[in-house]
Amino acid sequence: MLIKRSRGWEIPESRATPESVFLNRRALLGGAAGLTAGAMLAGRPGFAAEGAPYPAPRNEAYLLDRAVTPERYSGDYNNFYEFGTSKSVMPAAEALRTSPWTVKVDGLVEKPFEIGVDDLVRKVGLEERLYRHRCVEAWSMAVPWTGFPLSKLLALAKPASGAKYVRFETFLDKAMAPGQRAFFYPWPYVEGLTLAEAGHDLAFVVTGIYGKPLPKQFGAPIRIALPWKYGFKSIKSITKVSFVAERPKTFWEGLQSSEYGFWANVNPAVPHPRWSQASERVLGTDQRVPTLIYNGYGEQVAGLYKGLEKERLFV
Ligand SMILES: Nc1nc2c(c(=O)[nH]1)N[C@H]1C(S)=C(S)[C@@H](COP(=O)(O)O)O[C@H]1N2
Ligand SMILES: [Mo]
Repeated sequence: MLIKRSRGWEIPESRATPESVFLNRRALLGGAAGLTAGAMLAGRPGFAAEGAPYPAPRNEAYLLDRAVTPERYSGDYNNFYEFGTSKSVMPAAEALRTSPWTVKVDGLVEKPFEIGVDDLVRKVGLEERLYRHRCVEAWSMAVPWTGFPLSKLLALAKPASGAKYVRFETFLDKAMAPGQRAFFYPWPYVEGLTLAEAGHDLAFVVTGIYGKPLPKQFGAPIRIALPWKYGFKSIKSITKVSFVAERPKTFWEGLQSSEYGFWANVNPAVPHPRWSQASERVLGTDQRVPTLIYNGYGEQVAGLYKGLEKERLFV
């Protein structure tokens, strides 16, 4: 369990399960004769990729302390500045062409390569995880992502010893994405992680949500989910993954480094310069709930930051 269920606003796990995925999981368990879904996953790498990739089996190691946010809320309140700054960016994001789509892996690696998203999915397989997402703007959601651990991509890339950071880049196409015509933004969108963060089990590459391929406004066809960090670290529509020696300069640092730093770990005790981070509005509800350190994932990730106490870890 990620978070002990001890607060009034927390709810039983059965309610945190959307019906379609819940039924799918029961079918899975029924066929497994006593095996847990996790054990089935472990014993059958690539399981989801052998048949239809969606919905993928859920990895039961990642559970929630709250209800899954219905898609009608999470899919209609997005940040995707390539298509405008409105939260209702969904219709504009329909202009995103997601096929064909390849991802370049380059920099300090054994051998640079480029791979189609479908090939990548077939190679590594898919699983579903329930993750929380906390935007720096103090709204949050909880969703079933489909994807694979970023560590699997690291294993394919075989970083060289000089690689210290992973740099992610979104597509650049002003004709397709009107937001990229706004010249004061440092396009393309760039994000970065240390190699240790990227190799952490929670760092997840996402190709689907709610048991199906990613709708465009969520950052199709391939994005990242980093549930212990503010949402802007979870870069969408990735075309390039580079292994580098220096800390990459990110999109939001380029825009306003005093407000949006490299680390951006969630911490209710460190306010944004313009607002409190103590609590969050849960999309689709009228609730505000307390924000937790590392968004509730501290037990897993705090160790990543030992010895880095002098850094601005929570901005
Ligand atoms: N390329 C790109 N990635 C991005 C963004 C963006 O504007 N462009 N917005 C970020 C922010 S601020 C958040 S909160 C999440 C939002 O993800 P969602 O729309 O799927 O909820 O995506 C992040 N990744
Ligand atoms: Mo965000």
